[in-house]
Amino acid sequence: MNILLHQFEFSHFNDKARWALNFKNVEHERRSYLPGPHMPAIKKLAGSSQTPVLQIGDEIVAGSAGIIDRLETAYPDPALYPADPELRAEALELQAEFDKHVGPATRTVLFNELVNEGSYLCAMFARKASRPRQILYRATFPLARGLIAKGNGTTDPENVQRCTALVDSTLDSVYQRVANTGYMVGDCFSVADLTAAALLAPLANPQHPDMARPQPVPESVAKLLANYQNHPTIAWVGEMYERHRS
Ligand SMILES: N[C@@H](CCC(=O)N[C@@H](CS)C(=O)NCC(=O)O)C(=O)O
Repeated sequence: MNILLHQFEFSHFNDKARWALNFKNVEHERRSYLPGPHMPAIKKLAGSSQTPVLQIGDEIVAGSAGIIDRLETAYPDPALYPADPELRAEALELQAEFDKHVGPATRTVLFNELVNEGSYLCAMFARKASRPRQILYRATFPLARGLIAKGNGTTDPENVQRCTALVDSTLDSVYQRVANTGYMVGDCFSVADLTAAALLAPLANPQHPDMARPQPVPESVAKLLANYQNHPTIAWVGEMYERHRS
């Protein structure tokens, strides 16, 4: 069966899907799209323009949670869902909460700086594109900048403030949650840890080839990341990547 992940480079929701595929040793290919120009192709494929989208033969599965659920059914071992029904429900609830609120908030906080760093932003997402596509992407960025800012919630300063506060409180609550066992739910790695670590990863810069940022990082972004660097949850994110992200 041919399995193809339609993805953006780096993107944290996409890394949820990549992580699940790698964790379960699922052989697959990846097709990277440039944010913006991706729209017609992904819409045609999945009905909405959001990535990630997993194609399994003719079957289309859209969204990171749906992809993980599909993989859990097809490849139950190693499991990402806790065996205990109560813990499983808790892990899935945490995933839903992070997908709905924390993932978008992390993105807003980071994009609030990235939209002012066109060359860096384009280099991140187009790193695997051909040279002519990279040049074209960078050249058209000023036209797309407004849409990118709006799409990532950075045009409304109050929203940026709300997202910053949510990220801060999430970092504290994750730290409290993992204090006993090192994991979000129960005492082993689950979809809850994968989700929390992947969706906070843009603030942690884990050293995995799929997520390690191009260097050097612009000063404005480095300054933002420095605010988070010493939070113990950021160290926990790095640890989850090191221990469980193959
Ligand atoms: N809830 C979705 C969120 C996916 C999402 O926000 N994807 C972003 C990239 S991080 C995207 O594709 N944005 C472009 C668009 O919506 O057209 C999931 O879990 O997969």
